[in-house]
Amino acid sequence: MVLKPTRREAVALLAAAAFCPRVAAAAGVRGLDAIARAKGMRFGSAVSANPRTGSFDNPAYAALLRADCGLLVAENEMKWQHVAPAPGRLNFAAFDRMLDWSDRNGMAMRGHNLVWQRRKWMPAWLEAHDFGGRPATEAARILTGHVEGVTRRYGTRVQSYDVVNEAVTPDTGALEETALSQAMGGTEATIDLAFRTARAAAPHAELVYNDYMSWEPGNAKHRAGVLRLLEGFRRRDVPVDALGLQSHLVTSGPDGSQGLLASQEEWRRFLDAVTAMGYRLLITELDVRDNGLPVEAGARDRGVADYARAYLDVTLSYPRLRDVVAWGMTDRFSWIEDFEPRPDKAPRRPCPYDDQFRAKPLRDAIAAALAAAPERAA
Ligand code: 9MR
Repeated sequence: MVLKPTRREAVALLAAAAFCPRVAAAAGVRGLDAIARAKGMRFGSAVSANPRTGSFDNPAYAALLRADCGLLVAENEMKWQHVAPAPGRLNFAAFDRMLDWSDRNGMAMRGHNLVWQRRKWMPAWLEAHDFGGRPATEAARILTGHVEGVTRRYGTRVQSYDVVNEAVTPDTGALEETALSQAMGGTEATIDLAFRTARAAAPHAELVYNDYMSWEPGNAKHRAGVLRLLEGFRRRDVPVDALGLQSHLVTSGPDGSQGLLASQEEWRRFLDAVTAMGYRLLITELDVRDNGLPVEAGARDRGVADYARAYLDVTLSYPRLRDVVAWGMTDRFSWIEDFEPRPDKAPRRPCPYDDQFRAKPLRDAIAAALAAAPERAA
């Protein structure tokens, strides 16, 4: 479905057109993906299938994607809740359409996610399911059916999956339980089976464990829990290729970077430990929550950009990281506004483009960080 743009969107479309690659190249501005490719990396964004949000059905948004992205991820449309809204009812229409669009536009599409290890985000029917007299067998049947169903449907068109999302409890570092994992007799058994099934059904695909342990102070237990999980994968020979760093960054203090020096050290130690185990890295959901920064948009945007630049400089210095994916391109559609509005009610400014689709300092910071990153070997 292609909707006629509203007046506001038409204005935004014109602004976005300024970022069409040819015009941009003539102006000496290159798309973020082009800058990334020159270093052996890729840049991309989350996209949705709802034309009232960050969808390619919205022409202004599609223009941004075409200008800057070589890689997309469905913000919601591959989630288990979405593709299996009721027992025995499958709904792949939205993701099919997204994959067709990304194929037509020469962009890769990541798969997000096969198992979201949180009760709230599993299908409600599965949380309420009666697993019967042999619960582990029934749980394994449902899990393998889902993982095989999705990965076989898309075959080699999807080359990278967040197989398991957010299995570690941030406050304790322990593993999350769901009805499925309880029926299976444990979270590790559940996660391991998800990865093994994905490897067998999609041997071509990069298999990722994705989580939001971040570099800010207060994340130490979360990071430790993720490290334990990754160590366990290696011990049990579970086929996991990479750690997805969601990178929902949060500024703090009036200049945005309170407590940052100490956390930079800890972040490096964390990434050193992850890569020493042989894992690759990806930035899967980059955006910035502008906490503590002044309300004035210019100062706020600079604070956000500086903070992201510092994060990207450290994180992109690891050559095992090749993909950087933003969790949406414009402030207009960001999830953060609903999730945690600013106390002063000023609309959040978490994305590379503002709500009128104009590039912000965050876009420049991403471009500069990609340009400054060490070149990856072919
Ligand atoms: O941005 C997504 C939002 O639209 C959904 O309502 C929500 C629940 O499905 O998920 C959000 O995306 C999350 C992602 O899937 C996993 N990491 C955290 C993201 C932000 O909450």
